[in-house]
Amino acid sequence: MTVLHTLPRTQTLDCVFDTPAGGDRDVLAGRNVLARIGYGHHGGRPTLYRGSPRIDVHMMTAADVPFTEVWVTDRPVRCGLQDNLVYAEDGEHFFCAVRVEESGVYRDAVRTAYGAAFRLARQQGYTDLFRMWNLVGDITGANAEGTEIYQDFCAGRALAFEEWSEHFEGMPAATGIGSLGTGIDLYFLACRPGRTTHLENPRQTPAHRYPDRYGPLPPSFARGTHLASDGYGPGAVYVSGTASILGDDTVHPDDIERQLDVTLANIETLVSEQNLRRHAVDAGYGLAELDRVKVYVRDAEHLPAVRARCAEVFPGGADVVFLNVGICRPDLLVEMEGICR
Ligand code: 3EB
Repeated sequence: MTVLHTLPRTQTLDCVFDTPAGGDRDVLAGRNVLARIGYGHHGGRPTLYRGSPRIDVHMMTAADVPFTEVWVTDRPVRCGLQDNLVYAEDGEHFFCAVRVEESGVYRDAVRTAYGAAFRLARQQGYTDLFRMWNLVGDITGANAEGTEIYQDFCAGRALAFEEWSEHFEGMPAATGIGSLGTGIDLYFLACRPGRTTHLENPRQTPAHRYPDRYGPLPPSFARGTHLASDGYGPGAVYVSGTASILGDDTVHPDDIERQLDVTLANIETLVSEQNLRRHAVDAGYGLAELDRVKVYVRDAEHLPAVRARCAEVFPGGADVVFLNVGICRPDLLVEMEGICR
């Protein structure tokens, strides 16, 4: 007689924030690593480590405890490395990271980096992007031509999206944030066709329609992306970097508490049942369901206030990390992202 032992499979893709003290967390046990992103005290070129892509990003000041963002899957992983690009795929999900070295002007290098990554994703059949991160050194500084580096970056990214728009299903959730390093590190996740719905927020102008006072070519991202279940786990909403912006205006430029109010209200509206229903997604979340939260704080002096507010809003068990880095508009003091599941 044959006995079939069915392991409880709760989900096929998960994200964990692993700290040195935490060791290998339970959720990692017996699962495969799709990618590791080391948030620490130095950057580096993308590499392969124990059969998975790894990148290190300089996002931590001396006092901070580094952590590794680990993407895990139940499926077998295949990976590759070409120059400054690493990737992995599990048959359902695709991860890619590219490092753009420091440059006087970034536009063409960013366009080329995204172009190479999109080509690879498409070749392998992963045409639906669902989450991107862009970590930009000296984000509000000026490039060699006097253009703000974030705007220079946005122009290159917009050109790549334009070039590849017929092959990809819209613009996904993203983060564009400062790093303490040089150059630009970008990484993203994509999946097989048919699972993504990109979300906008009725309180905010879609970023790709920002007026040109914020830069010659607009930022290419949605406020969030819903990823439907792959048949095993639940769906999820990936919440983009969210700040104190109403319409296209920064509000409360000098007031951290009020920027926190607006940021949290923006996320609450984005993930609400009402907003998801507007996008034909049958789900809904509250702030207490946000996990894998990254909170970017421009000024170290605001960290205590931001930590205190996050302790009230997010449950004790949630992964919440604080990063003291630059934000893409000089008047933004705080930005937050996470995943609802
Ligand atoms: C904003 O709402 C704030 O350039 O990828 C948030 C999320 C922001 C993503 C990006 C920028 C990006 O415009 C900044």
